[in-house]
Amino acid sequence: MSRTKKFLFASICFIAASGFGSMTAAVEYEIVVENMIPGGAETGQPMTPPVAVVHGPGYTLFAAGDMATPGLELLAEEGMTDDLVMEAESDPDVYQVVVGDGPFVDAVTFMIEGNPGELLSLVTMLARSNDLITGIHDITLPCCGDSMAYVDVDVYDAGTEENTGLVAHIPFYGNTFVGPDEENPIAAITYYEVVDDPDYGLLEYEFPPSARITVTALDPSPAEQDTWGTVKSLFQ
Ligand SMILES: [Ca+2]
Ligand SMILES: [Ca+2]
Repeated sequence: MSRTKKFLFASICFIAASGFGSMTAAVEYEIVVENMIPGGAETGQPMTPPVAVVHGPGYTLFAAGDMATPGLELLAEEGMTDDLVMEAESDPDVYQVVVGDGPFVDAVTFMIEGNPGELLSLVTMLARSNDLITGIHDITLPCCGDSMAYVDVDVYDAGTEENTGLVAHIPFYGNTFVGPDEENPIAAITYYEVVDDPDYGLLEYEFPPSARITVTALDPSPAEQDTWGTVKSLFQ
């Protein structure tokens, strides 16, 4: 077989695999995470780089009532993503993990790939806190062209560090890997306070507002539509 023919053969196999394999991605999704907590960088809650996971029903990123995994604990207390990403990537029911930019006080946009019907979970830390997170979990990816917005998503206490509200325990102020542990299940929270901000003293937060997360399935590119038109015509 000549070199050219081998390459052509490989290309055809790849198209077939990406079209019909259940684990391969067919649709691009735009994810927008908007930080709706007032105050900006001055008195608000910067959000750390969000971790987005495309998965099946056997995987859970977080859920109220569960204990946080070690990877989620590190994200919730320090905003660090590496361990959570490794945990997710080692799970057989996880198809893709993407980390967005951050920290941000306005909004961040990034792309993921998945298939309609697969599940999406996303988590980010509120950086001016002991162990607060926000995000969505186990939402079903929409079909091509559809968009879904999740408004005022819940804020959760990850249950791994006591809510002292002390600057000395909060990574936003440069104080990492400090703060008394707690061992509680993840629970929705509606109020948090920083008690000794050097400029403002007491900073109070009521949730909502929290974050708005929009998931949009992009239409396939014209090239992909052509491919599908060709494939469909084979079966007519
Ligand atoms: Ca806590
Ligand atoms: Ca801490």
